[in-house]
Amino acid sequence: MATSLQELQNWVDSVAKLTQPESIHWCNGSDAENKRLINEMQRSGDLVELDHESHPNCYLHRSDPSDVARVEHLTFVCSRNQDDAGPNNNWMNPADAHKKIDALFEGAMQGRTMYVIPYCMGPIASPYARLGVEITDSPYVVANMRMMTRMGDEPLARIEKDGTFVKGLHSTGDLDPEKRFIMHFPEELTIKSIGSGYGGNALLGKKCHALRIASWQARDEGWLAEHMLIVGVENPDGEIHYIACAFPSACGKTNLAMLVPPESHKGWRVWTLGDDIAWLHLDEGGKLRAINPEAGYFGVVPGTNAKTNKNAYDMIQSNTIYTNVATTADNKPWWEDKNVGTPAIDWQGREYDPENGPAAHPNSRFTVSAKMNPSYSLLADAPEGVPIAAIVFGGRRKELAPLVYEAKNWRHGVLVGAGVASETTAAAAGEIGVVRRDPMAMKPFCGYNFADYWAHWLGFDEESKHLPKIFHVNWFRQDSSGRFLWPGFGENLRVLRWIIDRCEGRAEATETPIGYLPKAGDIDTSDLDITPDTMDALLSVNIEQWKSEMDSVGDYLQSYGERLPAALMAEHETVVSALKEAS
Ligand code: OXD
Ligand code: MN
Repeated sequence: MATSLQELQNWVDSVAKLTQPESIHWCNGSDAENKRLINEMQRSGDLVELDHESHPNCYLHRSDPSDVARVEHLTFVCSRNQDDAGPNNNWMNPADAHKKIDALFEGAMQGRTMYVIPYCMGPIASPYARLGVEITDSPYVVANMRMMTRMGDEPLARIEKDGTFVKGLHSTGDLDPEKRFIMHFPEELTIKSIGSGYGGNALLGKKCHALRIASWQARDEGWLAEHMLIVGVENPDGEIHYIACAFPSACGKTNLAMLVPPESHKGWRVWTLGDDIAWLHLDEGGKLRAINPEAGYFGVVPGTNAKTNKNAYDMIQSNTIYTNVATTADNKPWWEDKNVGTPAIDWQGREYDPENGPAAHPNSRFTVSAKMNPSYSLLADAPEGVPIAAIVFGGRRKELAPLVYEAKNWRHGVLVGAGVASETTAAAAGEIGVVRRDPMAMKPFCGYNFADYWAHWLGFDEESKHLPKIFHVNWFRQDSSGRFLWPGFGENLRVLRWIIDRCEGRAEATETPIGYLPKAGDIDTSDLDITPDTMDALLSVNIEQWKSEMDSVGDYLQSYGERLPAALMAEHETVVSALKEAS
């Protein structure tokens, strides 16, 4: 027996019987194991070594061209009761789902090695951490999971001690999009994914476990699993405030998580705890504490450069797996807006020809250990996590949403989160640039009915008097000629400062029907080339536009029918009335 836990051994045996691998390897997470896998992948062509002088220990993986993003239309939540999955999820009856996907798993690992990856989401000693085991036939997945989670012997020991773990079964299958499914069985703590080797579809610890399954568990157990980055903002006096921010995919989360303070902000530091997922628990004093369940970053590469995100840029010069970037003639990784070098080979391995589109895929990714980040916070390993001062929601909106506003109270904040909308990006397959509702940035990731999810959020108000304040930001507002009004990137610190000052009772605000906004001059714009008129435009609230926005939010909420919490509609009514009065 490879493990003392009978349930785990039985499951591994049954998967082997179904998928018929040539061999089985239990991953211990060691350097030697990783080296061996990397060597094997180089031999098989799964990985290409990049120039080792400029990019030591960096590799390129090219995925199948039909397998470059998450596939939301093929992602299912298979709860016993369809209403528990809700209109926000594709649903299949669990028995039918198992039958359908198990048929695809039959013999899927023939001639391949089956890897068993024990992993821990969260600091290994944390009471908030959760365990999982992913079985996969992809060595690329193993190498990624090693950076994205705490993986190997230590998690296995904790799994054997605790006796509970999430079961994730993955095979790349034959990569036929017709035979691709990502299925979640929350009541069985089980995930099954076949037909994709790509990121969020295949690294099951991330979106599948840490969001879809964990959000379901969190609802049952009284905590929150959220699509949020976590940062610590340190002021020149050494005070650190921790903020958790939810943005839809590819809206600058990684940049904000690794923000480099601008020249004008001497003495400020931003510490990264997480760039994608936060697990939030109330502590005994009623404070919301966050841990990042992940141990690495799976970030979007294009656009990353020494100006936009110096920490990420520096971090991915070594010990990084790149997926679907282009390369230069001297075998360095290349992507759009890198601003250094020229592409020779595109992401599909063809000679670069602009006629074929971008050289790097717009959703090309880097995988790197969080410890490589120059702004890595040591508290990312703290078992008890960090106290959260503010929750920030945001979306990519050309107009409408001001640069920043504060919700009037927790209940209003839940409405603000529920109304988050964003223009779609390349992180998921589908049309780009269309506005879609993405409540709490969880549309693709909430493992249960959004109506129940909002009720769960609202319930925190009764549990604690010390909840964080809730804000909304929009870095992407444009003028009529399509020019971004706000410089973004490091300058976003100025907005975070106002947010923190509001939490500390140190900043003024104007009350508007949609929430509290900074007064003119409250956001420090010193050393910034921005006119007062632009600031006015960034902080303007167009009542008529907001009335139709709230109508659309209302219609959206109503589409959740009977389960929709009355308190959320009551809050909606309050905002609608305030807008009417103001017009
Ligand atoms: C991601 C996403 O990959 O949100 O983090 O799509
Ligand atoms: Mn994400």
